Amino acid sequence: MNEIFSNIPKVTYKGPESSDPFSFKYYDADKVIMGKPMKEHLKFAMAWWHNLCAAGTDMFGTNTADKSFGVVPGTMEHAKAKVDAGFEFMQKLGIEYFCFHDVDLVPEADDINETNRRLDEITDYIKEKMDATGIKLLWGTANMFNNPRFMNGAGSTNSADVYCFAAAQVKKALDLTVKLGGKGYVFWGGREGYETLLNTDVKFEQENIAKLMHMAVDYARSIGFDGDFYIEPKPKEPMKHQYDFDAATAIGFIRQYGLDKDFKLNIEANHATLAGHTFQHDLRIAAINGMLGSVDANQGDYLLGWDTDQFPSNVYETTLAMYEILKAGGLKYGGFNFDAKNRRPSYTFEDMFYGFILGMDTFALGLIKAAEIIEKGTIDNFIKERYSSFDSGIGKKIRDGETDLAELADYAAKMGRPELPGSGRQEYLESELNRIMFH
Ligand code: XUL
Ligand code: CO
Repeated sequence: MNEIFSNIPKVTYKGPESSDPFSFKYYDADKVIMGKPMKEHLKFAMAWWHNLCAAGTDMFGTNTADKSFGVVPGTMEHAKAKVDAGFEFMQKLGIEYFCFHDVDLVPEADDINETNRRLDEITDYIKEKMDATGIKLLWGTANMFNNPRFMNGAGSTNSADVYCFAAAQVKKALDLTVKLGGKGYVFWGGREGYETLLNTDVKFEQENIAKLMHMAVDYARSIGFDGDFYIEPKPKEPMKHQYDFDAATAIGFIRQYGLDKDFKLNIEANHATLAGHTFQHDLRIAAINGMLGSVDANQGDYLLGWDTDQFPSNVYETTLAMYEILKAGGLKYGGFNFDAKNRRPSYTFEDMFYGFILGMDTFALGLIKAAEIIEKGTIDNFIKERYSSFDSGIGKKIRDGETDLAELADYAAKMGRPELPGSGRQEYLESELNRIMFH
């Protein structure tokens, strides 16, 4: 087989002093951080859709990149060329995982039986490559947002026939995820939301989404899937309002419909910021609810109101993200899926590699800095001390649930007036963070 990225060497760690653009400056796969090699902390994954399918088309213009890989697009030969390109790409970067939607893998046929046959054929080929290289599947999913049939949603559609079609896609995507040994299955509700309440029964739609998820869990467990399901929250785009608005909303949904034994969250940085939160915020909310499953690693543009899916470059953000993830004990079956694409004018093969080198280095630096924050302990100790009035006396009784409103009122009456609660010291803590970032 011919090399596709023939002008690009294997990318290795050369350190920050190196000016070799095809080297990692910070991602040193075997370097041990807090007892584990970087590559175990950072299970990076390639998103099939952005890296091998998307070629720069936007609302105002067509492709700028050539991702034909020398074959006519829309054919099974092209589907195979994408497999070849994807595995060569991952091997050159030392990426050990990938993620896919059903329709990223093969051109969709008019009839689902033919689409499924194509999916069987391509996954046989992918499996051979996986066996030969040791590359693994992080998670699979079904694309239930592109095709016109899903204009009113998939689980939330008004059409029972479309609902059945969505169910068929989920069933097949689960079969493929199990066939390829994946430990994750994602539901991103791209069209699960509404444009106007004038035509929408929200309760009916949410119940139907939950029913689809329950059927997916039952089926998946029956075919031996022992991994985690993930909801990937996003507040809007393509719909005006999406039901999985943010981590807190998705957790409420998961609990409301009894899905909490099987579901966790896949937190995407750019989705969190679109919801008006920081990436760190949604990671924290997921983590404290025991639902931090996996991460879609990207970043948005704060000046724009849509999902730009950029490769992460902001080390403050990845540091605070890795701080949350380390404190949560890591991701069990999850990893860091680069749901990210090159900017439209970055259209060459070299740019595909630069995007991943940037993203991997940015997360590696974040990991190094987050470990320093934890090892130094300034921030954690400050937080612990900040709540220390609950360590003893009346505070401890509150924490232990050994008091009542009347006793607290008596306590307050005897006190007359509390002292101010102590400075939050935000500016000091931000200086401490800078000291760690730039020493
Ligand atoms: C869209 C998005 C999706 C999901 C998988 O914003 O993030 O690509 O990650 O369907
Ligand atoms: Co995503």
